[in-house]
Amino acid sequence: MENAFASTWPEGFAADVLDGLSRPSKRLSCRYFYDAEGSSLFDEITRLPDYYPTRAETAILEAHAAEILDGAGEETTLVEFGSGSCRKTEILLERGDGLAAYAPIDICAAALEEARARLARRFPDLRVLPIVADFSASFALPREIARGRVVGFFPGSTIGNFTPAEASLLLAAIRRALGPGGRLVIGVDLKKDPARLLAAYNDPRGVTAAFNLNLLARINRELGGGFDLDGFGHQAIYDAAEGRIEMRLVSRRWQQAEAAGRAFGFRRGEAIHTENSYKYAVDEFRATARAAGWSPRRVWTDEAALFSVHELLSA
Ligand code: AVJ
Repeated sequence: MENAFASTWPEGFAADVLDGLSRPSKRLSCRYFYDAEGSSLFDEITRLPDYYPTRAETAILEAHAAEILDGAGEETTLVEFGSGSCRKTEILLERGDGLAAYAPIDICAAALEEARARLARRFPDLRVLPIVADFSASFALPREIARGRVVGFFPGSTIGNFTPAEASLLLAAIRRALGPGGRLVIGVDLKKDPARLLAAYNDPRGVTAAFNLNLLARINRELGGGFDLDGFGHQAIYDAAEGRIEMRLVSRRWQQAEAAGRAFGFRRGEAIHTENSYKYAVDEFRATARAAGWSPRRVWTDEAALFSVHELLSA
């Protein structure tokens, strides 16, 4: 299943590309990374030796699944925000016997259907209630789910794509959607040695570069774009003051390229900003969650303190 940002809204994509490339500081949204090609490149990233987040989070979930779900009984629905490949959810579902239902939220109906079919085979007793929605917009849970107990699951450090202010707004919206007594289990990448961070976003095999460049390839495929992919290079830097990895595509020379019916010029060395990936110390994330009205409870980390899984409660 694809990232929750996944979408193929053609009008939205074209409008966002035109807007982003018309700015003095050019930018493209990371939500457009995840078409079929981009999702498969991201899958490849999660298996790279230097890309630690997926392995670290999986290890945390495997070590603590029972604890993480304790108290989640037969009235509980597990609601997932942006379900990735669903592999992490399966770790929880394996230990979460007695859950009333699993409700994955995704913007892509086809991905949801695929997940539903796969989970139906693996967990025949589990009710799966897919919800087609953009959880970064406003949304409400179906009545029958909201009535019972709800545990939200938001893995993968997707929250890191939002600025802390946006993250706080999104966490508040999730809190309202889960309702009183709601609980959220959320995966957040930790601050660490910048060299380690940089290695995770600059792999020697160039998979991350291909993932980044796929944005331009996608514009070529879907919006009749004329980007020469060899004319742009992948860049990932760590901005310690902001606490974020920034990815960019940097023009190797002066060039012009067409996108969505308009021509854009690029100076040599000019960058298109494509992604922020914020990193949080445990206490920083707890403060962000508090600002959104949550009460932070337990936190789990892996042995090397690379990644964190937080439990948040809604009073
Ligand atoms: C899916 C947003 C968590 O920020 O690490 C991986 C995406 N970008 N390599 C991340 C990503 C470059 C990833 N998230």
